[in-house]
Amino acid sequence: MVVVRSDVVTRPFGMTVLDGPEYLRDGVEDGGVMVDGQVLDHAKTERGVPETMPNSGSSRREFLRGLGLAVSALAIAPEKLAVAMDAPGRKPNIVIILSDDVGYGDLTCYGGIHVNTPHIDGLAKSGLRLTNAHSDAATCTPSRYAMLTGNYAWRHDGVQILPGDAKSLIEPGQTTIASVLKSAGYATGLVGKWHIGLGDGSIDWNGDIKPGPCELGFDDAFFFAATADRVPTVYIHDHRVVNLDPKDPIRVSYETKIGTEPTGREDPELLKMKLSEGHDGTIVDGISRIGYMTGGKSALWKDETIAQTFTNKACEFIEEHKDEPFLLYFTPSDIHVPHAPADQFAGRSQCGIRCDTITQLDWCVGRVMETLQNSGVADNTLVIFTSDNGPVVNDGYDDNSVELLGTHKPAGILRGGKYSIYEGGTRMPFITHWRGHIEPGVSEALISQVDLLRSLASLVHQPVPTDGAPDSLDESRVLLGTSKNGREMLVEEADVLAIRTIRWKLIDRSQRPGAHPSPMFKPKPLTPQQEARHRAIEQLFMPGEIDYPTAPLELYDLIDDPSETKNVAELHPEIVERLRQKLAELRTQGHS
Ligand code: NG6
Ligand code: CA
Repeated sequence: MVVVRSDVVTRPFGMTVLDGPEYLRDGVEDGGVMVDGQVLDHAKTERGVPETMPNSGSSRREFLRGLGLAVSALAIAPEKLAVAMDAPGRKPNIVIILSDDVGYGDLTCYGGIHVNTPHIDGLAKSGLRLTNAHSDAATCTPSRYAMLTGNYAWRHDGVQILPGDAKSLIEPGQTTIASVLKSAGYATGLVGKWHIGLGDGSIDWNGDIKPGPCELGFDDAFFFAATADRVPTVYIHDHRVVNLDPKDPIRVSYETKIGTEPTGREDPELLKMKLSEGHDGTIVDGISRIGYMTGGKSALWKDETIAQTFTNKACEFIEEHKDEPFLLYFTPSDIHVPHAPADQFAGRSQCGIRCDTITQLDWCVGRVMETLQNSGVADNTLVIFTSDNGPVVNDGYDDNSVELLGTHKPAGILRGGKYSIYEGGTRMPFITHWRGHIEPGVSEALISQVDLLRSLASLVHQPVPTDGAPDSLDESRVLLGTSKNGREMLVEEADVLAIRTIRWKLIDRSQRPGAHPSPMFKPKPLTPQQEARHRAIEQLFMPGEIDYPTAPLELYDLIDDPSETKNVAELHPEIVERLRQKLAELRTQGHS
């Protein structure tokens, strides 16, 4: 049985039933639900839930787990929270763990049944698990740009998946989470994947690489430029490639082959991981990448040790800065392709190598938490765990992940995944943890990752420059669990735009990302390749009955139909019109 207080839980999905993970239950295993002191059985709950969700094939239990509606009464008084935060010298440390391509259903605490994520589940168990938190976009670059700057990426031209040699999308001087916290006296560190561009248009990989994270508010940055499947496959510390031998300079091209190194296209017999799409450039360590590079042999990373290398750096940063307030923006490469886990994780999970990398990611989170504890700062650190975009299983390499996926559902009951405008693309796992300050529980408040900037600024009482973070709202109370009311609406992008409220989601295929507010703008249709990608992911996660859109406008009722199976635009023309206008208005006014 689960105890639910209706005064604590809001009902975006129309019901307050919960049957979440073990730790959220009250220990009575009768399958009933208690709402406001009354025991109901499932059939009698407010709307009821079908035994099997449409298209998903998941059981009611999985469905409920996926929704993750659970709550416990607030035990920490808000006054206590305010006192702790205002106490002199007690600014909280902030650790943002931004994972890569982890889906809403990829963690046990979000209902994943064939994955093993004890450390992340532990964060959720003693922290706040948000069930309606969104990234700005269904791909990495725009999502990360938006989170770091508090600025919707779709407002700007060219904020789309970047090659590894692309120029910095964020201008030096532009407000970022790091610049705001630095102004508040924080030591600021980046460890992990960057992928928001570097330099001013032409990078000399053998000299100082800037502007980059250090020009955008980070005191210390240990990172790679783009993704693990893109060249250059080297680490950068602040402005310099790590371990580079000047006698073996690096050159990079995304246009033509350079150097004599083998490529996936010409020398497939040298591959230890076959490619399935793209990824036919330079082979590094048996894996061919997107783009070409030559030189830099002593600096090349080993894919199997990326997780450990980044985690060691993250832990070192914590240890070095434990005596001052710090921001650690830790962006592991897992679970992005290529899936190349360390030996200790390879073959250990129940759903293939992609799931092995989930276990590896979980281990990284565990190490960070352990280091916070051992450094004596665990009780004064707000940890936020989330992901940059929805899940994908085959993202260009043939690594058997699709075949071994079994019944694991990377996006839970949500439709779509990475690249998709449906909920699977942008609804993210999102956990906040701050022992003694955040009451364990679950929140259904609607928030966007774009809100982190103002929320964190507010938490540390640091003003945001007037021209900064135009789309970020202060949702600090939601992050701390002292409010359950988040945003009224937010916008998301995946080649097209969607606007959603707590109940409704309008996908407007005539709205494409970019700075083109002109009414003369004529969007190009998606390419057949883009369409094919979207459908392949949707089909894998929800085989069968998907109704593919032909209409330019789709409206979904997320309370009645969380899996977005029925386009109800024709039934609610007034809601379509209201949301269309709101989206156009948000676009023209240039801020939220
Ligand atoms: C795509 C790549 C994919 C991945 C993605 C970026 C191909 C066929 N696909 O273009 O493998 O790298 O870009 O992922 O090349 S993201 O998470 O960084 O957005
Ligand atoms: Ca990603």
